[in-house]
Amino acid sequence: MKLGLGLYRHQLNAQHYQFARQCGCTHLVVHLVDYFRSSRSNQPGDQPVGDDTGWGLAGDPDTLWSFEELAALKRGINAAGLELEAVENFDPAHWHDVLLDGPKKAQQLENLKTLIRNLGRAGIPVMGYNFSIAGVAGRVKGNFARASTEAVGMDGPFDKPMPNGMVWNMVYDRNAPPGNVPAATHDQLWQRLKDFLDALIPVAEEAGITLAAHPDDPPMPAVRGQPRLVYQPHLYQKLLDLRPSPRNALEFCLGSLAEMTEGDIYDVVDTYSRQGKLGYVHFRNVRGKVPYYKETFIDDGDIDMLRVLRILKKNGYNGVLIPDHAPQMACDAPWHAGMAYALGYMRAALQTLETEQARQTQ
Ligand SMILES: [Mn+2]
Repeated sequence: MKLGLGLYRHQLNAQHYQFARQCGCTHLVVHLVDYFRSSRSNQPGDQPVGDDTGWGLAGDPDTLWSFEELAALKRGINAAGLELEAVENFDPAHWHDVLLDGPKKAQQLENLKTLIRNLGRAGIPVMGYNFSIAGVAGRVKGNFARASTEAVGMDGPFDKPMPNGMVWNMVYDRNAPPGNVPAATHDQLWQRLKDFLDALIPVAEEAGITLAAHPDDPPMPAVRGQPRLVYQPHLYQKLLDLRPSPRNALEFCLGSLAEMTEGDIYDVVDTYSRQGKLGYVHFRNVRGKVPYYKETFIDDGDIDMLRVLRILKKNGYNGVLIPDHAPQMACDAPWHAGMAYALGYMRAALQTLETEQARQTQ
């Protein structure tokens, strides 16, 4: 297994590449959507949390991530001694009507195909996505983690309707008419996913790109009155079976999976890693279940992380693990300290597994 770090768009620079290597990482997962450009509540030294106005403005609908831009990004990362494993999340500006089944859907599916081909040409093997209408919404911040450390969690359901012009917790149309986005049904949402997979999987197969689906964060049946897709562990299987392909895979988020009200996290890890369906792993720990869970330090939640790693190893998982989110530590660089702490723990755990195996094969 390989150690990786997820970087937000404003962190895609030499200093952060060096920081990743200092923490023992060999791989990066990058966000190209800027969640910090215009949100009134997202701060660049933290994970995006947002309030009911979301994460600010989506990107430029007419400018797709080009081959040149992706290739240059990869060159810079490789020059720093790292591999670029994945891009995480499409820009709502590029696929809002794919999620909402709106009038621009056909054109936007073509745009997503272009993006997948660009990734393939640039040699970036995985595209992580979160097929969600409301996106990451409904979480709150508080001093939830050990020693009163600021972390995020959920403090009950979030049902405030989602205004027109918003999807995936970002604003794609500032001039949308007043009113709220009509609620879809779960069946409609699954049909939209099927349309997306039917359009994109053949292109991904040709381009050599793995599409990796994140489960719902938070994993509630509905958020902001909109249905969710993968809010229980068995729904991941439904997603895989909807369009069977080696390129239809999972952005396997341990935190979100552990927050679900059904299933045993170790069985879930075993079930999906045994099928070889993990694109990459969000290695995060939590305490509790929706709608009242809290994110914790990596060593301090409900999940026995070493037990998870042993299951992944037994099933031959050879991909990348990234810390996902971490609590904000009390210092001048809370995000960096949180990541360095999680990565140090992960590196020690991976080295322990290697030592165990070396002993067994002696
Ligand atoms: Mn995650």
